[in-house]
Amino acid sequence: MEKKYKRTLVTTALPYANGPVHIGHLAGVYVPADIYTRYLRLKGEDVIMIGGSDEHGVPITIKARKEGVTPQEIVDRYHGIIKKSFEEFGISFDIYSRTTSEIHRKTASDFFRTLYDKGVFIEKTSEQYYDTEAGQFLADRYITGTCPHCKNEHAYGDQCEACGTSLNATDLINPKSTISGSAPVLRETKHWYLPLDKYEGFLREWILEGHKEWKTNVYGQCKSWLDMGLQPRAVSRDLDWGVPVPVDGAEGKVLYVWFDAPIGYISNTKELLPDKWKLYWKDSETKLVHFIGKDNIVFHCIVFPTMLKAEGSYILPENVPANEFLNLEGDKISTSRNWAVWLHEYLRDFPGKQDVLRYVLTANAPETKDNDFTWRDFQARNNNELVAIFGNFINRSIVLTHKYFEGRVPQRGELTDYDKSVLEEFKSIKNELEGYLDTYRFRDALREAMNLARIGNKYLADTEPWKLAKTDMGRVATILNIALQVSANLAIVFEPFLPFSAAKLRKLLNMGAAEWDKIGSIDILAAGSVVEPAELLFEKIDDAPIEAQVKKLHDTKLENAKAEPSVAPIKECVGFEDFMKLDIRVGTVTECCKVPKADKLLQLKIDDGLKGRTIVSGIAKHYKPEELVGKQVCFIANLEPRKLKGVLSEGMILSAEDADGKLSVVSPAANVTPGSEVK
Ligand code: B3M
Ligand code: ZN
Repeated sequence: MEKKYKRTLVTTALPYANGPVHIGHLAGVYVPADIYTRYLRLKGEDVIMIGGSDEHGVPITIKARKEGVTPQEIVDRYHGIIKKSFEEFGISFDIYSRTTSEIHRKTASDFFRTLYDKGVFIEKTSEQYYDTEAGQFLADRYITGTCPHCKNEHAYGDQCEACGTSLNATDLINPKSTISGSAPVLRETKHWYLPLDKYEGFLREWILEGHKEWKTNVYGQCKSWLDMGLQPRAVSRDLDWGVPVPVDGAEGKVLYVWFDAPIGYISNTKELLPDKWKLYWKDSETKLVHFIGKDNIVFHCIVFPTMLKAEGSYILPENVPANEFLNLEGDKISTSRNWAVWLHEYLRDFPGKQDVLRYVLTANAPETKDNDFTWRDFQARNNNELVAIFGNFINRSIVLTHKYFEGRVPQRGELTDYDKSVLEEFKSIKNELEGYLDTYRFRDALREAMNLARIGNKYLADTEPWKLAKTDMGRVATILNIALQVSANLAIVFEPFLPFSAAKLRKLLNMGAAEWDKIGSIDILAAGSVVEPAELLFEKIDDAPIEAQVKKLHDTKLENAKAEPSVAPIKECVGFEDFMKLDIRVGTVTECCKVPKADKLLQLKIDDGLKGRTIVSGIAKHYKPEELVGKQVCFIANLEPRKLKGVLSEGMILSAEDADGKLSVVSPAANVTPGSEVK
């Protein structure tokens, strides 16, 4: 249980201003943070939500160099685009600022200086690549060369994209500077390190003992970092873009972007509340919550808290509800491969449909595991949930009110037992919603909100007031009164999730500001008060625009395939003797079934000409079990047996994999006797 606080400080990860934002950003960080903040505001709590662009770091300088402009021009451009996208999606920041602001430069600089004066840092000299022609040290990304593992000639100093290995720049064979093209030389340089290792005891106690309630993905990542043991981390870089290191003799050095960026939360709060910011950052009655994606966990749970602790006058986060990743149509979202739904493009293609995306991204939020966004799911959720349930219920309630009561809320009469049982169901909604929202379970909360719309929709379908109009207007009045009160409840309940639609609904019902405490009441709308003529809250989305989006992604795939060599690089040479160690055989599949609880695995029985064997193979996504029975396959017969999902696998089926990851099992061109050797 979290303790009770007087106020809440919500921070959201600062996106790098080197590209626009996409649905992954929205789903992972900004929509959940906005839901949480709007919820607290509705309850009348003291809460502020801080955001901004992260405008330092090497990738921004690389992009600027490529385009022949200054880094400042790059961040000015994208800060504007990002800020606008967030505004348009109703992300209700109290401030959205940037780390190139003057106030940030000073705040970050002072923060460093305080730690420096306290003697927190370790100073260390190491050798780093230096470009003598350009006269500067080179960040790892500015160096290319040959990968020592796969011999790819275009590996970067931090990683080889062909084989995925992470590298040190000094591992590269024939390193080259991407700035001048010359071969860099090693030169000594001094940097400041934050000794995370010295704070390990504090971090273990604070996180592992003190915050067992953190999400399991967050807690688990922290635990594994701590169990691996922490190392001092350099907090300065040789670079000409960033906050200068405020120490004599540090010319040409700036703060590492991950040192200054989280301080951006503090700077932006200062900019928002010059006189009151300390209340939010230094008073133990403030609850600090960081909304981030999973790739930022170590910085927000380990590095930044260590900085705050070392400084000594700041509070620490109470929670860091990090999300997993959102994939797009089965593939990882990627800026460089243009595999994304960009927010500014979505708004161009689906104007006015911000809430639909907010809804889908929350209903399918990657809260506990990676999730997939598909356009078909987007369409289905819009048509079957928002339109068919929520929208339909509201529309019917309002249309019938106009038809039978001249657009005024009718007086309610005696409630029937059925009415009472329905109202009983909806009494618990407020508690349940709060339970979920207080613990950052936004998709559960949304399901609960939607449940209320379902209750309303079913109530009208069951009571069929349109059939009673000729015989019992009193009953019709009661039914519509209840339906309108439930509608008013929906206008409150959906405010955090779908702020545009909730506002529209409140306007239709003439109900003024939403008040959280009224949830559960059936006296929100006074009898006789005016309801505006019906207007649709949501519209059906046809196949055509969905197909257009799918096609666009398909085209992107084709383009990427053209641009990239789709053939994997050839591995290192092996001797003939090594090859001969593998015993490859042909066998006939006699039985095949799925492995329970493993969506990728098939279990095959193979006639190997001997006593037969079982092999488990990761091809379930590519073959139905019955397709394989009777087929001949090649398999490695002398691979050490191992258990997969509880089944002992005696060998490995060979299959070919193309660039898209499609698998096809390898069979002999003509049937041969089971057990035949492949050489
Ligand atoms: N800009 C990384 C990212 O966008 C980084 C977050 C900073 S939060 C202080 O993933
Ligand atoms: Zn490689």
